[in-house]
Amino acid sequence: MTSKPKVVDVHTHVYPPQYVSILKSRSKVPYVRDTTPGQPSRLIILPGEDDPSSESTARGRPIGPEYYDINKKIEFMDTHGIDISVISLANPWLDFLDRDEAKGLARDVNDAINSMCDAHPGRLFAFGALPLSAPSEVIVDEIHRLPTLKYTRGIIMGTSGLGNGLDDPELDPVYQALEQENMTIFLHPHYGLPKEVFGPRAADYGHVLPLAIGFPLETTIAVTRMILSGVFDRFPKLSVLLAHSGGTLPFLAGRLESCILHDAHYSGPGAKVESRRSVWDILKTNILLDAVVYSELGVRAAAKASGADRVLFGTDHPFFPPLEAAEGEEVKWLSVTTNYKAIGEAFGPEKEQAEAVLGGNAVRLLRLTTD
Ligand code: 5CU
Repeated sequence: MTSKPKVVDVHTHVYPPQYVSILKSRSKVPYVRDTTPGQPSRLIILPGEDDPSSESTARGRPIGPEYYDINKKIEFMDTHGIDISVISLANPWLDFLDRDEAKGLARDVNDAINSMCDAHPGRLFAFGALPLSAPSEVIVDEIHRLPTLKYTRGIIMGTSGLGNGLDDPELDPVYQALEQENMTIFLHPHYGLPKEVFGPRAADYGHVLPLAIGFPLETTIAVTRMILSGVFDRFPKLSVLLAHSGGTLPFLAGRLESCILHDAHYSGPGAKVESRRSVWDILKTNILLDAVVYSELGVRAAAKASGADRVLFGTDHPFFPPLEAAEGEEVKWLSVTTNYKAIGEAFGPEKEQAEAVLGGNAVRLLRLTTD
């Protein structure tokens, strides 16, 4: 008898209780704030999100137990037919902490998330977090500790790296350790674009510009800098899962490769770069793309760029909840059903490819078994 194919969510976040306590103790972004009596606390995390002159929805988002109670994650999974979730700390991770705090909290958070997985064997795996403000030996030590955590298969990180972006050569020991330990990087945006690009009325549009445009472009720029600086030439086995289907990378890969081929720095006589792997090769060898893109067109572009065997279903839970569900009501989330529908439509009669994107790829690529 063949078993039912698994559905795996690789893009799903949690804030462990000790992280929430830190957010509650702070008065600068990121923080959790009780603003209106009788209303849920608000989670203020994005840069500039607490601008007092803005009355729009751009001022944070309500935070309830779905952000920190792992039982809520399991309920959400059951409601949406998800067998396994690969949980990760949500942004801004440990980026805002000083070096000593980051070192201690990385261990605590990674242990706490691993324990959440242990409490639901077979349902949860994890991406850990790195203490990126600590010295690189501390970061590398934490990476070498991750394989001792039974459910951890990689790490989530933002685009700032050690402070100078992901093309910083100082990150090489970190990339080397991740490659050695076979830990996938889940590259996720947080910082967006400089606010000036969105103009003086940006706050009138709620969160739409930073989330729909700023986030994907941030990821696109970060991974492009990794490609241009030769990270994937130096670490050819490095595996990087890009949030939101790689931002605009699948669409722009051809232009990127063409610009490289027409730039004397990389190509032609006198080029400063001796050899390099093509963008297409990197997309098909090193890059995994989540399918959190909400359209058939986006899923098709992702599958064309990296291969349908490298695209992985995700939800972005607990972000993007339905706006009108009554408290405690178990409804299906539009953000999730849209992504299911996009995968179904992208592959049509190619049911095996759809099943692979929904779960088989994640099980294989992230080794989601505990035997
Ligand atoms: O709604 C948001 O701000 C976010 C966020 O901050 N991080 C994320 O993963 N999704 C949505």
